[in-house]
Amino acid sequence: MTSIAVCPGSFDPVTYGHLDIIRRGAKVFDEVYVAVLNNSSKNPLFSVEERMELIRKVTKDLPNVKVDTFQGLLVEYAASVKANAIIRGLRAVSDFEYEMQLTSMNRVLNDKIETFFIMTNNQYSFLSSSIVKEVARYNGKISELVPPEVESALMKKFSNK
Ligand code: COD
Repeated sequence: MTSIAVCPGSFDPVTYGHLDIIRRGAKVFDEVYVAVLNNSSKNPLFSVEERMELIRKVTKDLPNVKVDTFQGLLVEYAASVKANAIIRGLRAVSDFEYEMQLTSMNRVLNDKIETFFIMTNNQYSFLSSSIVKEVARYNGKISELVPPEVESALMKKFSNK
């Protein structure tokens, strides 16, 4: 049986923390769908298309990774691409409560899809898209936090260059 996993998120924008989880997931599962949530109620910095394009660029060396978008319930999207797993990253204890709630709810909705957690690399344990945006907004150094393509996209957004 082909193992297909969905790695869902906002990815606004993708960071080295996300990329680490995607890479490690792609070693374990046959196919990984990186799925960008299209949520009209949020106010993202990057459009869904921009976020997908950045993820495509930074995962181009991973042939079993596909980039996609979804709306509505994650488990419904996962079922639509025949995924049997969801991959989530865990950074700190503070992530745990939310992840447990999300996983439990998803299991109530569809108990055929398992959630797998990948523990963050220590190096990225503090890293989030919000922190990166905050630092970039004030022209701080982000080259160790995001790939070069994302760094230039952030620079453009904040017109630092
Ligand atoms: N190290 C390791 N992992 C990381 C790091 C890091 N530094 N940074 C982020 N991650 C992981 C996150 O833990 C997460 O697993 C993934 O990367 C994506 O992160 P984000 O922040 O971009 O995405 P989230 O957490 O905002 O995504 C939330 C979802 C889109 C998955 C969720 O809102 C959802 O499923 N929405 C659809 C509606 C639904 O079905 N809800 C659930 C039932 S109510």
